[in-house]
Amino acid sequence: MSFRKLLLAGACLPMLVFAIPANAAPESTDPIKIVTNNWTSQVVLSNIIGQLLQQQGYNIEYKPSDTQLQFTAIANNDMDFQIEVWEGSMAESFAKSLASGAIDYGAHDAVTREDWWYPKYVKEVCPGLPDWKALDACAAKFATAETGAKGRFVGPPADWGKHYSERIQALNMNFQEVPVGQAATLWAELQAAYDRKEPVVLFNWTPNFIEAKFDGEFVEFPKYEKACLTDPKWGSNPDAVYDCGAPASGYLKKVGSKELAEKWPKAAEFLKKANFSNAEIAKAAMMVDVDGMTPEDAAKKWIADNETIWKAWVN
Ligand code: TMO
Repeated sequence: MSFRKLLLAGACLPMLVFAIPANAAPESTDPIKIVTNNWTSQVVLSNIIGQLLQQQGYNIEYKPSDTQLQFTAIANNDMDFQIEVWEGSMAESFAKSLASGAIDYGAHDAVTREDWWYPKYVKEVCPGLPDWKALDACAAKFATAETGAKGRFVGPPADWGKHYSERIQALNMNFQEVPVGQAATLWAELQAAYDRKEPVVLFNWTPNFIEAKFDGEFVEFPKYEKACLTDPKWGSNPDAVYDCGAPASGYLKKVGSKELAEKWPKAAEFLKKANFSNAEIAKAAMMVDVDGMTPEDAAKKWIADNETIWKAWVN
């Protein structure tokens, strides 16, 4: 072997040592418990990360959990991570969990918003939208048998932690929240109103599949500041918190247990790097809610289509 070749071989040696095959033995064969929640993109992303971890040799389990209670479970090391922590609905529970042992595994590129939303044609019946005062002036148009003289706001399932009844009270609005039990009911209410061009205002968020299917926009409430959630004196109502909208450019983060980092450090590094954009999250929801795929198959398809993205997360 020439000296030059020897040098080359020597230079390549570190790469050989550090190139870990995809099916290398995991640090621990105990299952990593991935928390699943009750909206579509979260379930698809959980499956993407779960399948990618399996490819790396890890055992995984999916654990459905309440959106607020999951934070206690993760802080207690009973569950290992949740892939979509939305600022608008989870900031308070997330902050509490970090204070009691959970770990912030970093933010996605995605910028999020969760708030009251209406299809565009509603603007014709309520001039002045998207301002919330214009919506409130128009409340009678949203009245139903259930809400009497008040307008109906089709609200999210209780565990999404939105405090909308409190907001309605704090802003002294002529609305009543009627919460749904599950996301599918939100879309059914929207579709039913949309087909008849009837006024409807409901909870929605972005990124979501809805924006690709329906033209609409968010109601603009008093601009969010942290103090709105904690300081009654903040905002138009001096005696109440929640007299503001949700963040219009919220974060999307990942939360995990301390045990994840201790027991499966390479998986923890992988989770820190995992990162989805608005377009990818909307697409994840669309594959299931529009195209009718299962979350498992949607995850498989995403992995097959986006090798360049996820390869960068795997070391
Ligand atoms: C937590 N969510 C995205 C359903 O608003």
